[in-house]
Amino acid sequence: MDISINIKEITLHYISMELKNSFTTSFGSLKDREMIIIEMVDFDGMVGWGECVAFREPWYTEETLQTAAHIMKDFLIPKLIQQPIYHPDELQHLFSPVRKNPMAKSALEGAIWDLYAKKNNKSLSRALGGTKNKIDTGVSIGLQASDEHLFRLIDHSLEQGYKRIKLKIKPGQDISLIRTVRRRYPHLPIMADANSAYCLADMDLLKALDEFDLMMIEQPLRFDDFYEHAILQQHITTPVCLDESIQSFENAKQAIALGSCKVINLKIGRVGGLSEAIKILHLCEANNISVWCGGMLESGISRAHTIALASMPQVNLPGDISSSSHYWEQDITFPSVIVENGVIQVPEQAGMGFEVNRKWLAHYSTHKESFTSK
Ligand code: OSB
Ligand code: MG
Repeated sequence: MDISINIKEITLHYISMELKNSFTTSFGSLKDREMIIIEMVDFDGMVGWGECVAFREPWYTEETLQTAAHIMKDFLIPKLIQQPIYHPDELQHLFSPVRKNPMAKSALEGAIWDLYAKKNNKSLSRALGGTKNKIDTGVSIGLQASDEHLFRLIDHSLEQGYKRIKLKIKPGQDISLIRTVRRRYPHLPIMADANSAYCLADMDLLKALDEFDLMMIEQPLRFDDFYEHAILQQHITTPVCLDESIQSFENAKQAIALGSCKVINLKIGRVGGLSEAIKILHLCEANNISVWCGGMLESGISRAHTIALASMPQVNLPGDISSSSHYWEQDITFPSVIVENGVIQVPEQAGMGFEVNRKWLAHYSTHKESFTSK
């Protein structure tokens, strides 16, 4: 059964895609999304695809597209093309001399997982241990210029059946915003994401959110503060969900042990790849922590990997996996990701289950770099 992957060539496609609408968080607005698409070809001529979800600027976590490119090119790719790989889990050990830099590691690991699944003639979902044929999904809505804009976006999302709505909040656009939305949509599953915009001195404000029956509040406090999130969780009834804080299995272990959260937003790139993500899923299951799969305003490639992860039985809440058309006029995958009645079908074809449309990849591409094994 042990089929080996021998990498012949790795190409980094640097692309830039314009979002349909700018996406605004407590940190600012994003309109042009740049990313690095990883194309990995093995000596049998099979192709695996990955995506680096780092942003151009280090506002979300410390990695940037440039640091990720540096780490991939100068440290990770040379290790990858030296030897056969029998299972993607091996990359955790292979990459262990490189500290952190999870998005760089995950981009390459994702392409290896796709190749591994294709070579073993399994869907990525089943290769991971996924069991669902369809997944429930929600949508993340950025800060808007007015309530009318926000209502229009929520109504549009509800027409497509999204199972829950995530609203971005920030100081000055929090209590009144949530109150207004709750009034208009009394029974809607709503959650709020602060992207680290608050501190413990805001306790009264965060406590005041308890009355709106939010599913959870995501990353209210500092990106790296487990201690203060634990104190906050003791004082509020709204479940705390951690996003930015969880960059590894060890981070999840600490957060759970300290009581810093009741929910984890699991993002493949932020935790260093699918193998690490699966370890976190098992940890959550053993500790009764709810978990769902987040998004990174990514292309269909990263979405495909996230859909496979969300098909794991431990994922028990709808994620931020919206349709391609939610963000893009034209995605680079074929088919594009489609949400119907708030549900995405998990592909059954071998690998990630989406083809890359080379015409659109070339269209969005600014440049590319290739690395070949000797
Ligand atoms: O905090 O979850 C977040 C997008 C980019 C960076 C961070 C976050 C987000 C989102 C949207 O909320 C996720 C998506 O729909 O892709
Ligand atoms: Mg978040």
